[in-house]
Parts: sequence; structure tokens; C-alpha cells
Amino acid sequence: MNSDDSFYISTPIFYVNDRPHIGHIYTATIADIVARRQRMIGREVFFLTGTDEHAAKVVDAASDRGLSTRAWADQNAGAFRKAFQDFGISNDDFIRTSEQRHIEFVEKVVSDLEATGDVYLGQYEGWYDVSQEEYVPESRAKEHDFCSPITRKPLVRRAEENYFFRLSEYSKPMLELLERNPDFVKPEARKNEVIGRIKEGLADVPISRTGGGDWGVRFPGNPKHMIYVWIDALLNYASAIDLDRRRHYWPATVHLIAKDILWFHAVIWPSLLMAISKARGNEWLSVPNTVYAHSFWISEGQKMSKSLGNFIDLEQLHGYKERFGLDALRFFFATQGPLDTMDGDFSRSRFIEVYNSDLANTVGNSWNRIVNMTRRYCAGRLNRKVDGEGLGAELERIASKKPQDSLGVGYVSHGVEMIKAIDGYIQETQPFKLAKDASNSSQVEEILYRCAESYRIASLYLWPALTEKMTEVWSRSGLFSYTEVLKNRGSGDLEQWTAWGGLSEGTELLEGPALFPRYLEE
Ligand code: ME8
Repeated sequence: MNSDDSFYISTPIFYVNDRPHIGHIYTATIADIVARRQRMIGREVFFLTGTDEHAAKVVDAASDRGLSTRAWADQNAGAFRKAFQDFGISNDDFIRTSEQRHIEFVEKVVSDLEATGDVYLGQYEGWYDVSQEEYVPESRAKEHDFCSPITRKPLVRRAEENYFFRLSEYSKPMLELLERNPDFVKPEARKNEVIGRIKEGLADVPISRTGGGDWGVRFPGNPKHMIYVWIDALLNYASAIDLDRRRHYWPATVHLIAKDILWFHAVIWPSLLMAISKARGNEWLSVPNTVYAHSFWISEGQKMSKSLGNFIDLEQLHGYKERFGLDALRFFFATQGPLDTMDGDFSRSRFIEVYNSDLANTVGNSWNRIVNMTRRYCAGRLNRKVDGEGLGAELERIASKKPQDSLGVGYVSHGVEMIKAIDGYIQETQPFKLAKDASNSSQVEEILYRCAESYRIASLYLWPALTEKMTEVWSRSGLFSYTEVLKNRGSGDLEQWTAWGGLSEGTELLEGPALFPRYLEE
């Protein structure tokens, strides 16, 4: 088991047949928000992402462009790496399945499993979904008119000699796992889907192919066979940890994925891990704590697809970043995204609406008011440190609410609620009216301290999403210590930081450009 203060989160590793799009940036951003909050709490976080390279569609996409597979994979892996930097993702490692450290790990695991009989040579015939690189069971193929349940492309009939993984042995252990750990699959509705499918029965799954060229990991001892891309891919979560200095992160706290790849993560992956642990008799490959499957973004009300040409691509995302700032995009992902079981619509008009109401008019405007009043009525300084009377209890009430998602992404919305409470308090106490009479000055100072201090607490909830602008707020109010701790990926002390009274008496609030200027569509 990993120690209580370590936290390991992963995203899927993404196919390098093409460039990143909104779905990839979304999952990485949500994982990033979770990772940052955990670092603030004081956990030692390991955040992994990377690329899945040995798929046949990577070979096809490269040959369509007249490129070598390696060159195309390198180019796109580079595009993912760069995109994650551009969108503020704080991953600790980036693994590529074409790396030697990964390939050797996969070979070793497969040999171990062959030795125990969990992997064996057999004959397979079935319906293959080329677009998803997976076989579809007969019943599911029929149900979907022999088309891909995901992409609707026709399935093809394939027969081959394959190595198999003895998944059929793991129905019982899987059901026991789901019973023992109620958080194993999240959200709840996804767990029920998984349980339903396991109860229909688990058949052994092919884990190698022949005749598909030489791009991939060869089966140890039988080089005619290549290891099926999904087995290769899932093992990234372990190969990246297979270093003495990293093993204590195991098992993964959360594998964050979307619903399209739930089966692989919620059933095949843990079964594989149980088989590996059996083969090696070691503990470090125990099953993950949680597989969290979010839903899909659709675009302006329609499913995104290559054929409709309506994918929100990197260029568009950069456009949002340039116009509204990176924080605005991260905030939209965090508060409006398909984190639960419903798909989410990414529409420009909704983006602007949320930006103006939550960021410009609430988060940005509130800070602006506090600073302006402090400068106008108190020469820019918080002269009187007081308790949180009239506001503190409300902040505590908001902070104690559990967000709807088990990942804690919903805490970002708590920050917005806190700021709304500050606005309500200003409305109620009317410091701008009180300030007209000099005899109220101490009262005004108290009110403004409460506002600034509450804003400071809210900023800690908002920071995992609004990393740039809340860092700016901290630097305008002398709170460099947070920045220092978090910049170096150190562990914060959220509990202490969110206690009342973090702003010291005499703190100067500096003016600066609006955090989120109101956006008016030309
Ligand atoms: O499946 N909305 O890679 P992939 C939200 N290599 N998220 C989306 C999305 C959408 N419309 N479309 C994609 C693979 N995603 C395998 C994974 S893991 C061992 C191997 C995100 O490039 C979401 O996270 O097709 C989804 O699970 C993932 O991209 C699929 O990425």
C-alpha cells in the first residue's frame, strides 16, 4: 500500500496517431487540478501522463503522410509534451511506450505471466474494431449491427493464433474487489455498468497479434507475435514507477480516464495486476484505489468527430487561452466539464457567459473592489487585524461542504461561492457609505480586513484551477510564501493556510491590472 501522504494520479497515455485535442487537454487539466490540490494539502504527489505509441493506427497515419512511424510518433509525442506545457500541466513524468524502460518492463511481465499459465497460446476468431484496436464480443457486436459501439465503423472478422490472457479466472476476484472497495470505480453509475458486464461472464482475451508489421513490443520467445497494444499500454502505469525511488507511490490513487476506456481500466487492468502479483509474489503491484471515468465533451451540441470536422483542436484552445487567459480555460473545464456521467457541451457562448459572470464579475471584480476601497479609505493597508465575525462562519460552512465529485475538483466552485459571500457582506455592511464619515474609520478597516482575509482563503480553493491569477493575488498581498512552496512542487499546508488570520496587520494591497477584464464579443 502507498503511504498516506503519497498520492499517485495518472491520465490515459494518448495515441500519437494525431495531435492533441480538447479531450486530451481536458483530462490532463482535471488531473492537474487534482494534483495541485493534493500538493497543497501536503501530499507527496506523483502525476503521470504520456503517449501510447504502438497502435496500428499510428502506423497507418504515418504511412498516409509518407513518414516513418517513428518520425510521426516522435512528432506527435512532442506535440503532446508541448501542449501540456502550454496548458500549465504539472506532470512529474511523461512516459512513451516506445521507450526502452517501458519495453523491457512489458517483456518481463509477459514472460512472468506465461510461466504461471495466465498467458497461453491459443486460437481466436472474432469481431475486431479497427478504430478502437479491440475485439468486440459476439453479443455486443450483434447489438450494434456489427459496427463499432464507439465509432460506428464496420467491424471486421478476424481469425488468428494468439496468446491469451486468462481473464476468465478473474470474474470472482473482480467482483470481490468491487465489493471490498466501493470506490474502485467512480462515478457510482459507471461502477454498476462494470459489475453488470462482469456478471455476464468474462472470456479470455487475446493479447498478441501476428502479421501486423514490426511496430510494437515483440512477444518474448516468439518474435512472430507482437504484444497487443492495450496490454503494452496499461503497463505504463507500472513501468514508470519501476524505480526504487518511486515504488512507494504504488498503487495508483486515481487513474483518471474517460468512459470510452473504462473496461480496460476497471477490469482488464486490475485482473492483470492480480495475475502479476501472483506470478511474482510481490506486493508492489497491488490494484489501484480508484478508476475514475469522466464523460465526453461534445461541441456546440454535436458529438465531435473527424468526419464532421468539429473537433475543438489545439489551435482553437490556444485561441481561448490568448483571448481569455489560461486560467479561464482551466476554470471552464473545472466547473462546466463532463466530470460526471453526462456529456458536456463546449460552446463559445457558454464559455463567454461563464467567463463574464464567474470570473470577470465575481472573482476579478471582488478583488478589485477590495483593493480599491482599501486604497481609498485606508491608504492601501489592512490596518486592523480582526476576527471573521459576519463572514467566517459562512466561509466555514462553504468549506465543509463535500464537493459532488470524489476527486475534489468541486472545491474550485467553493472558492467562487466564498467570493459571492464576500460580495454579499460588502452589500450588507456598505463600507463605501460608512467611509463618508471619518468617525467610522475603524469599522471600515475591520470590514476591509474581513473581505481581504476571506478572499485570501477563497484564493486557496481557486488556485488549483486559477494558478496564474491567484498567484498574482498572492504577490499583490505579500503572500509570496505560498508561491515559493508550490512553485517547487513542495507540500503545502492547506489546513493551516485556510485558518482565519493569515493576512497580517499592516499588509499592503497593491493595485494592478484587472484579473479578468470583462469580455464583450465584437
Ligand atoms: O484511448 N471528451 O487514447 P486516446 C473528453 N491510448 N475526453 C476525451 C474526449 C472527449 N470528447 N476524447 C478523448 C486511448 N478524451 C489509449 C489509452 S491508457 C493505458 C491507453 C480523452 O488518445 C479521455 O481521457 O484515444 C479518453 O479516455 C482519452 O482522451 C482517450 O485518448
